[in-house]
Amino acid sequence: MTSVSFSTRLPCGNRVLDLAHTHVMGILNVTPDSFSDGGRFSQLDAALRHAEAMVAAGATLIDVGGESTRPGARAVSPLEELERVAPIVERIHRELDVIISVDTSTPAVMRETARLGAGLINDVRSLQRDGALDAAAATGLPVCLMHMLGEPGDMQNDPHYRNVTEEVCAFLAERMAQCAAVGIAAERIVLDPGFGFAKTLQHNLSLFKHMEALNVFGRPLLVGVSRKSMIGHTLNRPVGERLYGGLALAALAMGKGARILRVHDVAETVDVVRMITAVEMAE
Ligand code: 9MG
Repeated sequence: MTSVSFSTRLPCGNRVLDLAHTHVMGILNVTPDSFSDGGRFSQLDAALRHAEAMVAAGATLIDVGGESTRPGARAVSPLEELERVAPIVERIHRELDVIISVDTSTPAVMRETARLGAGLINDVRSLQRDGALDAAAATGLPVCLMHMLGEPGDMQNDPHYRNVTEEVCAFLAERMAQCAAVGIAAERIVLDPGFGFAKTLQHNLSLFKHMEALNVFGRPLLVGVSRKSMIGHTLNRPVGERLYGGLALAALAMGKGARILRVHDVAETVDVVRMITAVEMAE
């Protein structure tokens, strides 16, 4: 395992994430099309059952998101987002032994879900929405800062970089400085290169190859590539056939220092993590 310069203890609300080894974060989307059979309560139950299955499969974090980041997705109001996310955060906190990450850029959602038991804020916009820096600071929770240029709706409109890895590092350095200015200490920050966000296939592949460069910040890395188009375009696979490509990238990411892998296929990724960890722990 890549040696690390950060404290391996990351307090996440009432739980602590031990970053001495790599964790699997299961993805739980609670957009209306995610659990579309039945009414409101059966949707909540279905989402809870899915979270429960991911925890049983070895996820130590569940990332709950109520606003799609897919290009072309409809924007949702803060109230709509909160109504999607808050009930499931409350149920998971009450019923499951897992750290809840909330995939949100919305200050009101950060504040309210922190109150309901969330342990991590995962913001693909790196706290750039109005009021997000102050809201995240007030929660006391750790924050995942991810690289993206523009908004999900326009981010894939011909992105350009002189050197993608250097520019991702410069962006993350600037966001860490903004965090420091509002009292979010570096010790509360997790960094994410943002695969698939404002990047062409070649940008994604190059950034992945040089991902170790992000370790210069001395912060844990979160990597999300599960089922993404960088796998689809490389292997010419539709979304339902990207598992093996994703597992290959998960193994590679671990070797480059990733401490959290954000995935749909939890059981399979947990096997990858356990196998690599077993080899690394051997004499
Ligand atoms: C919400 N979301 C979708 N993809 C993601 C990724 O790669 N990283 C993080 N942190 N969040 C993501």
